Amino acid sequence: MAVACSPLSMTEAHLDSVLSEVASAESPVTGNDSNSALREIVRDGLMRKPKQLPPWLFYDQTGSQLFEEITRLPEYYLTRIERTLFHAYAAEMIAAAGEGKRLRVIELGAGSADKTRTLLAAALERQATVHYLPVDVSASALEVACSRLEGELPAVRTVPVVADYTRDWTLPPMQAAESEDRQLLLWIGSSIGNFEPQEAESLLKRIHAVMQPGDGLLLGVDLAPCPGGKCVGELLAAYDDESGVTAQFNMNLLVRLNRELGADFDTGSFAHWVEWNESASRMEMHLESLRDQWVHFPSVAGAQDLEVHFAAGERLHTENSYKYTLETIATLMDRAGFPVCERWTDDGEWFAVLLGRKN
Ligand code: AVJ
Repeated sequence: MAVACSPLSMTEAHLDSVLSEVASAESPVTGNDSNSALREIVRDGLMRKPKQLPPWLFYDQTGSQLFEEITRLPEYYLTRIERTLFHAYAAEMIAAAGEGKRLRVIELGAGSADKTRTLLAAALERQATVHYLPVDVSASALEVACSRLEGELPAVRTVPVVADYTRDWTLPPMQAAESEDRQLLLWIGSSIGNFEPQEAESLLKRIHAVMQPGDGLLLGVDLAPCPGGKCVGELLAAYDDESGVTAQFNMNLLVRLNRELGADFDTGSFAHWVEWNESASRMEMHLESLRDQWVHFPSVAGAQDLEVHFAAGERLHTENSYKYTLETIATLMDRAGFPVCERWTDDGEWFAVLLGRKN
C-alpha cells in the first residue's frame, strides 16, 4: 500500500497553513509560493501508483461547510454519538481528569463548538475560571473559536496557540499560581482516524512530551464494526449518505484543484467510491474515473505543466478513516504513555471517548 511508506497526513496542518493563503488568494493560478506548495503535493500524489491525495485537502471553505453538513446527516453517527456522550458524561470526565485539582483545557484543533463547550461548562461547575488553549494552524479559525466560547462562557479564558500539532509544538508554560493544576488535552471528533496508526502513535508521544505526570488525554474515537456493534453497512452509509453530501465533499477536492491550480477535471467523469478495508480496519474514500481520460494542469510560474492519465475504473484515493476497537486504541494509548483510566461509550459501542493519564 502506498500509505505504508508515505505518511501523507503527517504534513496536514503544516501545509494547511500554507494553503489557507492559497484559498484566499485572488487569482490562485498566478503562482506564488503557497500555490507552488499545493502544486507539489498534488503532483506528487497524482504520480503515485495508486494515485492518492491527503484528506486535509478537502477543507477549503466549501469543504469545511460540507463537512459541517455531514455532521448533521442522519447516517453520520460519529458527531451525534460523541456529542451525546459529552452531554451525558462531561461532569464525570472532568472529575476523573481533575482528581480534585483545577484543570486547564487544551484542544487539538480549533474547538468543536458544542462538544468543547459542554466540557468547559462542566469544568466551571468545579472551578471559577478555566483556561482553554486551542491549538490550530489557522489563526482565523482560532479567533472564531475563542470569541464564540468567551461569548458563551465568560469565565473561560482563551489562549489561542497557533501551531501545527502534527509537527513540533509546545504550550505556553503554566503560571506559578497554576503549578498545582492539572492539564486535560482534548483530541476529539475521531480526528485520529485520518492518521496512519504509526503517525497517530508518534502524535500521542508528542502530546506526552508536552504534558506532565497526572495530566489527562481525552480521545474521541470511532469504533470498528463488530458482532453486536455497528455493521459494515451502517459504516458504509455514514460515508456514502443518501442525500449525496459526502459524495459532494469528496468531489469538491477536484473542484478545488480546478479553481486553485487551473486543472480541468471533469467532475461528471468521476464518481464517489467508498470501501471498508477490513484488514487495515479503515474506511476508504476514493474518486473513481468513469472513463479513460487525461487531466491537464497548466504550466505556472516557470513550472512545467502536467498531464495526468486516468484509466476507466482507476481510483484516486482521497481519505482513510481508521476505526479502532476498545482494545487496539487502549494499546495505542498505552504505548504512548497514556494508559486508559476510564472510558465512555454508547450502548451499541459505536463510538468511544477514552481518558488516558500520563504517569
Ligand atoms: C473529520 C476525519 C473525523 O473521517 O469521519 C467525514 C471526515 N470524511 N466524512 C471522518 C469525513 C468523510 C471525518 N473526520
